[in-house]
Amino acid sequence: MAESRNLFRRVLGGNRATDDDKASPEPTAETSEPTDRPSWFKRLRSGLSRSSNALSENIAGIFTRRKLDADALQDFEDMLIKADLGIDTATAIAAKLGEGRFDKEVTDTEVKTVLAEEIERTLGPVARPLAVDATAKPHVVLVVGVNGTGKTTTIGKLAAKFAADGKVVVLAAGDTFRAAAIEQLKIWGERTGAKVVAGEQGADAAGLAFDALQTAQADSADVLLVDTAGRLQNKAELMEELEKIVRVIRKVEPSAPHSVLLTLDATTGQNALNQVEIFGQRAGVTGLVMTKLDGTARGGILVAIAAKHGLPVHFIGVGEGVEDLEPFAAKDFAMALAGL
Ligand SMILES: Nc1nc2c(ncn2[C@@H]2O[C@H](COP(=O)(O)OP(=O)(O)OP(=O)(O)O)[C@@H](O)[C@H]2O)c(=O)[nH]1
Ligand SMILES: [Mg+2]
Repeated sequence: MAESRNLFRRVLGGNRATDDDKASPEPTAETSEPTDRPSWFKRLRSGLSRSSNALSENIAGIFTRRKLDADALQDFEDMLIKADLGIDTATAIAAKLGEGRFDKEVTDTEVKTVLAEEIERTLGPVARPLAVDATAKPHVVLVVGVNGTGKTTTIGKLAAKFAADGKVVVLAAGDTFRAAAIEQLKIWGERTGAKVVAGEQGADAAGLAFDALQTAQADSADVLLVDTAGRLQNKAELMEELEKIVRVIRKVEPSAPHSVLLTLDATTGQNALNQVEIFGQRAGVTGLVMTKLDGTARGGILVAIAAKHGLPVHFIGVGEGVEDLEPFAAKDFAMALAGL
């Protein structure tokens, strides 16, 4: 337990694990990490390997033994669009690669370096940590998104991070739709020591959120994480229910919810753009969490979302484990995606 608490503390620092490794003090029983645990950057790179391998193969196919010309650049741009990076970004990256390199041979590493730099340039402004207002008591985080995108798991992972940071956390089982969802959150509560406010299956989700916020206030909790049922963004009545949850939370505390996180499943590709738009309009999304980057060759979608919407990306998930959620760092992501 001491080891895992220590890991979470490190993780909460928001730095890349490889940087931390360098700075870590003499290992002691308290601070030593299991040596077989891959650092976060290694996990990120292995998680993104399907995306980066696809890009690498294509880059090799386009540029090997060929001088850089308009056709090669067009192929490169088309390939980036297919990799979900978005048309504007793809055009900008191809233009950048072309600068000063016409009629010359380029190495794969050169192409990947330009790719990583341009991706980082796009992602830099959106890589912003989730700031918890310590005076809010509690800082209310509402987690919304399409079915199965990772809301409940993300709440569990976040609860673990906050608890490791010494924060008092309350979880609201606001997905009253499925009994299994309530159970799933209770398990995360047991794992992380967070109190879980849950009602009966079929109870009113907004009412549950109301009760949970009052409980969290009475407990002087630092953070309240509110789970919600999965919903498709094109189902009007379900989106209205989400608006009602927000309204009811505001009745208890006008400044809440302080954060509205939208979880996006990286494997869905382009539909994620529409999810950001609609959930943004209806639920006042303040930040994004992209999950399942480990299961897809479509990790480039995060670049398109950053370019189009500019919403903060707080965390990314590269696995189901509690340690597989990390603050989003633009440079690490860009390098891992470009395969550098
Ligand atoms: N590989 C991988 N799996 C993930 C990640 N995040 C979540 N999952 C898995 O995705 C599945 C769905 O996650 P949930 O957290 O239940 O998703 P949800 O949004 O709460 O789903 P609903 O409540 O049904 O809308 C679970 O099996 C999770 O373990 C991730 O980053 N990588
Ligand atoms: Mg859920």
